[in-house]
Amino acid sequence: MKTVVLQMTARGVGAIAVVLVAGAEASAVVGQLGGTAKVSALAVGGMKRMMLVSGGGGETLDEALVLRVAQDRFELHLHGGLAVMDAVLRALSEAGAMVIDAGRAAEMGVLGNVLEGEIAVAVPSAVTETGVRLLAEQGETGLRGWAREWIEWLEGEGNGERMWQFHSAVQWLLTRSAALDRLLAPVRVAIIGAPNVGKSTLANALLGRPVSITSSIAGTTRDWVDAQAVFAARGAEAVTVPVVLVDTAGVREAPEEIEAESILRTHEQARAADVVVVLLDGTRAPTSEEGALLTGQVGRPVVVAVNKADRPAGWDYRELLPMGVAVSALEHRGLEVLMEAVLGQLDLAGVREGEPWAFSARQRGLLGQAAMVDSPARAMALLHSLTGDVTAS
Ligand SMILES: Nc1nc2c(ncn2[C@@H]2O[C@H](COP(=O)(O)OP(=O)(O)OP(=O)(O)O)[C@@H](O)[C@H]2O)c(=O)[nH]1
Ligand SMILES: [Mg+2]
Repeated sequence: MKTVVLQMTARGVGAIAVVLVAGAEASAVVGQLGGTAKVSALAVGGMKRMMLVSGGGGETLDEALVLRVAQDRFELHLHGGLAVMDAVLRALSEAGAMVIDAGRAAEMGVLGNVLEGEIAVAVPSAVTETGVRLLAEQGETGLRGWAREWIEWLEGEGNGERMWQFHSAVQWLLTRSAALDRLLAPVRVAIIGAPNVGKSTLANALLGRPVSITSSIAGTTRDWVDAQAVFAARGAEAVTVPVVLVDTAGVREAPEEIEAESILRTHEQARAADVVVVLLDGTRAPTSEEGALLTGQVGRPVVVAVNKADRPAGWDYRELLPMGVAVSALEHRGLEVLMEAVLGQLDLAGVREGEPWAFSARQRGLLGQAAMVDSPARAMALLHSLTGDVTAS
């Protein structure tokens, strides 16, 4: 295999940027930048600070940490500037290596075993700690552990007669994986409710920064606004999930023309959301339009929150709406419980350590097949392919 170069960190400015150089000639290629003698003397697992210079011109590129991950694999930890990265990639390519992208690298098995490769490719798109941690676990426990256990089970005598057990475990894994995918791509959460209930105040409180204008005048928000947030649940293990939070215009009946347009757009946002927070005002009883929002009109998973809990209650919501979450957007009360309720709707209130997650299309394709095969031998072959430990025949 030709020696390849892969940029491991996202393109952009940062404290460091990491480049992987892998292939039979990796040592020679890196040697052209860092000095042949120094690089070849580096033991596996060893790391050394080196001044990298371009092979041809002897132009100084960067002072970098060079880590020998394996006999034929090096990581260059560079200063994270765009110009530095470009210059180093150019020098490596002049030294005879081929620059490839992450998808190609996983396919070529450059990142090690195919599963490890997929983990390396997926990790940069995980926006929160929970996503990163769980992905990292897939190569040991997680998906690999799950596959190992089922391979053992499939080898067991008589289990060919009980393949339904295996099939339902696969189905469960596929369903759970779809929920866990939310750790990678942000979830859309829309806050809807009548004018003046405190939607914008709540959005700002959840974001931890003002994004929407709030006022005591009903109809302040005329169009939806969205912003990135992180929702956290503090179960046995803290879960953090990336969220796009959408603040919307208040919904009421018989509005004037402009408002009617705003309300239409609010309903569009509600339909596009993964979870809708229906916000009520605890200081006054819900109107019939608000009642409609509570009774399934939204058509999306709903969490009901009752705001202004810092004020005397104007109706008996704790009794009438036992599933409602009491919050005070103004005083930042009840926000954790609300976030947990939202994550609960997404099946993400808790994430077990090392739980299996099929996070790539390839993995899910193999599991889809495994869910239908009747032969234990065939099922085992698919599981071996899944982990990349042995390829399916
Ligand atoms: N006491 C109290 N007042 C609140 C709370 N949350 C919001 N308010 C007040 O309620 C009023 C309306 O708040 P907004 O956040 O603008 O309400 P909204 O739902 O976005 O309103 P529209 O955009 O007009 O639909 C403001 O005067 C807020 O200060 C709360 O938790 N407690
Ligand atoms: Mg508003």
